[in-house]
Amino acid sequence: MKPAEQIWPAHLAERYRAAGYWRGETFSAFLRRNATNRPDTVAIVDGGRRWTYGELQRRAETHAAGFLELGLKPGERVLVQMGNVAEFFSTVFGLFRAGLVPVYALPAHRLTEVDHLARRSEAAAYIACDSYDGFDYRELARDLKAQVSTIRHVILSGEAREFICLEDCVAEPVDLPADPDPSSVAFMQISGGSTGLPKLIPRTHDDYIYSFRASNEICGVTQESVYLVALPAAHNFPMSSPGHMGTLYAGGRVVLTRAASPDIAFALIEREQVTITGLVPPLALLWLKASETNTADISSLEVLLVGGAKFLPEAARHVKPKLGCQLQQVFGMAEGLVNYTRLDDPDDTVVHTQGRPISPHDEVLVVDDGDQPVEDGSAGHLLTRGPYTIRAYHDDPAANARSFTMDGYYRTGDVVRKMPDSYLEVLGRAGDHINRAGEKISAEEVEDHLLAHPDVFDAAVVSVPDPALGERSCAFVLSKAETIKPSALKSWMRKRGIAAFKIPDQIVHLDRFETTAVGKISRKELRARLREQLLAND
Ligand code: J2J
Repeated sequence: MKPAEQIWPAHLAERYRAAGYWRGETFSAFLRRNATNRPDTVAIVDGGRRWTYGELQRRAETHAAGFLELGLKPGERVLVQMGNVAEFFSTVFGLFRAGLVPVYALPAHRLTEVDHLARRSEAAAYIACDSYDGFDYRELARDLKAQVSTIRHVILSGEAREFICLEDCVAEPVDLPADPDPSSVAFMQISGGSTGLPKLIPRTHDDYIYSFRASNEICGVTQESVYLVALPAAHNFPMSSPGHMGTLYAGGRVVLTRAASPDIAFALIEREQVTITGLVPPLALLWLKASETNTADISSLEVLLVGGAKFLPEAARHVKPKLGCQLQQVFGMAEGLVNYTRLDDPDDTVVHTQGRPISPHDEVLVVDDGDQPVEDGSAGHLLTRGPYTIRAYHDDPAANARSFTMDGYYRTGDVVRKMPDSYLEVLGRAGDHINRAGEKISAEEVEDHLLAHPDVFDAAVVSVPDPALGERSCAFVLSKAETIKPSALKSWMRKRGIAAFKIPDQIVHLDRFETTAVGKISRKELRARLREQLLAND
């Protein structure tokens, strides 16, 4: 694994250290600090279970020893696919303590995605729950182990059957390795980009810890804070903006919920006196609606972060009056850059913008199609680099050539407008990608699945505005001979083992796709035209 110097040019790494952003801390070190200073403070709440910092640290250390005893070697990657359960935390802090590198899959991922992530990262092990949200991960584990030869161990929490049981994967924590180099890769996040399967995002201890330490300051997270993890814990937003990692860093309390519906979440807010949480816009809309009838006392809630997709001003302005808390819009990405509206911003800024960058060292460029800067206030493509934005995806030269400029800017794919005071307004995406309630779907990836059906001749997938989800997906399909029923096509896709959120919401059969005079059309152009036709007919 490359140290940060090879990821960031040496002079920039030096600058970020000198500015006090990269402090040479590791994940294990900050957990150890809190376990020493406040061993009896509750760190994690999962239903009736309450783990203190001392307990979390003990569990992490005994798992670390257990993982190493299996023969896993520091630096090796371990694919982790767990939901919002306490074991997610003992597992990942155990991996950090052993110098192993977690690769985060989402619970919604199925064999196709997990297989891809395991291969790309050359994962040596797979760790999951026996089942979660009605899905049995043991079957997925069986197929994965059979398909991906690098996976030597499968470790499952709960009823592990023929696999290693996570709860038994413990040993006396003697001879644990020294903490890894803080500038080395701590874990890999996954991208929600527009093309193909998810790409791997290598994040270092230094850069990631900086991002949530600074987020804590911006969002007011302290040891008194209680953060509700309402989105999947493995996603970058609830992990670091400021998320559960920010909260654990500050010594606060992390409360887990498997469901973010208001009836469950509101009761939990009241019971645990939750002070801060993060939601995607469709959930925020549900919470706003529920606040009119739900009688739970949610007055402990001080801050609601909303992001992952555009939160429209008309909804944003209702947050304070209806939920009684301060809204912070957050526009972030697993690759790095995160923008927040600030707690003391005027309401107008909070309602109408997606915030400004965390760091004075975040470099933001808004450019035209030819990479030339546009004037402030004009729409353009957002490029960025800085102390916590990656300079390359893991082992993916083709994607890197597309996604980064020669001087190291990340091409976010977002179209934004920058105000003179550095606040950004997100206007949309340049690429073909569907942002379905914050879940990013690549049109190309779904088209590829459709084309694999023996009766499908061609397919184009587009996004359609949706009042509840923000965007939903519509697939236009040309059949070879017999028209396949949409329901049959959907269940065939499901059987291929792909995440359910990628199955098209709507399938429209066409006889042919329009082409240009020479009989060809780019997929981008085709999708744009189909989308226009669909919207015109609505
Ligand atoms: C419009 N689009 C947004 C917003 C993200 C914090 C918050 C979100 C993410 C995230 C994250 C948006 N308005 N407020 O990692 O730390 C879209 C953009 C962006 C993409 C990134 C965090 N907030 N988006 O959503 O890696 O298109 O991260 O480029 O999943 O989501 O997606 P992702």
